[in-house]
Amino acid sequence: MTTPRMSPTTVKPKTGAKTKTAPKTQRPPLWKVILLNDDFTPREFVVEVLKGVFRLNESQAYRVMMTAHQKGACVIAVYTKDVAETKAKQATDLGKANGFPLYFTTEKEE
Ligand code: TYC
Repeated sequence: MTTPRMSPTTVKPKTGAKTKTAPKTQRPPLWKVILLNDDFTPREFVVEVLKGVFRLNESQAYRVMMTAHQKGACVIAVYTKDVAETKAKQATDLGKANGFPLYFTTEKEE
């Protein structure tokens, strides 16, 4: 028996420092859903919509509602564009269906 031998190869030495390549994945941009104040929608109705559509608990919903009430607007949460637009429309439609001018809008997060 003879020992098998590798055929001779040329080994190329690596030159230069390793450079980091940019990651190939990018996070999707996020969109804010913003609650706007109005003078007509009852506070309790706003709280119920925030709990139902945005899954906020009672105290989170109350704080968001009061911030919009006192400052004019409040960011509720951030989502991908599609989810943000769908939730803003669902929530605005709930107000409309109950005769209230409750309004939710979206804005790209920079
Ligand atoms: N300002 C309303 C009122 O006094 C309550 C309210 C709060 C409405 C927040 C909308 O986004 C809102 N009844």
